[in-house]
Amino acid sequence: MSEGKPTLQHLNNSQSQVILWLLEELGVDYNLNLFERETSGANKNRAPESLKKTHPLGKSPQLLTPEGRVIIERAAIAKHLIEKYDTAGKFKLNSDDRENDVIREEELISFGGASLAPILMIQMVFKFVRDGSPFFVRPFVGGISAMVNKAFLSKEADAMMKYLDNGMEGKTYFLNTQNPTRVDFLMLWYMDLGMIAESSDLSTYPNIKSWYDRCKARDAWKRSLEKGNGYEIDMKM
Ligand SMILES: N[C@@H](CCC(=O)N[C@@H](CS)C(=O)NCC(=O)O)C(=O)O
Repeated sequence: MSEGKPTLQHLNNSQSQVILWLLEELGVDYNLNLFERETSGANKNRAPESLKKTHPLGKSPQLLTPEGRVIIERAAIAKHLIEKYDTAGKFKLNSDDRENDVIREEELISFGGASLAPILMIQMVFKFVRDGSPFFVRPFVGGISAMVNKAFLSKEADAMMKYLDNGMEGKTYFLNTQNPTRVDFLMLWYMDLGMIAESSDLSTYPNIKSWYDRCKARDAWKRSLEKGNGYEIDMKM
């Protein structure tokens, strides 16, 4: 029964994992519906059709609220969950510098989704096209992908990662809080996307690397892995 509880429509090996992490951090009672990526055919690696029953885009995460609303997009889901269920304010912004924090929060969330993610997505597509192409054209495809990476993508990704790394100097979490806030939940996915895309080596960015390890060492993250249905970041197409 889903009555009174939010329900997460969760897909294996997907960014929905960070929402599962947030639900575990909040300690809220929730239902978890597990969906598996297709393993063969024309839709290999895509979400199953059944995810379209609750939202036309058929992507994950989707949060079904007890009131009957379907929320998509990690940023919106995280906002809703924290506003509704974080009654103690554990994952909210610092109250002493709220004005600055609100702007910085918005800036980082937009930066992740609108600046960093597109570069990482292109790198990921290049990697999958290279690895998935027949062996006789692979060196050619690999050559083009290496060229674009060298000329543009790697420099962009590196500049953005350095920017994030500098901003994390001396901080435990992005907004200088004791616990992760929405920015941390959302940003963690981009770091894993970077790994899937083989974008860069995180240890080149020591502050980000420490933050990343800190997030993944949290009990709630570990519980989210136990409850989910797999989270591989060395994905192959
Ligand atoms: N911008 C959305 C992205 C959702 C999304 O693209 N989810 C992927 C998983 S990483 C998905 O469901 N992919 C399966 C498919 O497109 O078939 C968010 O932040 O929630």
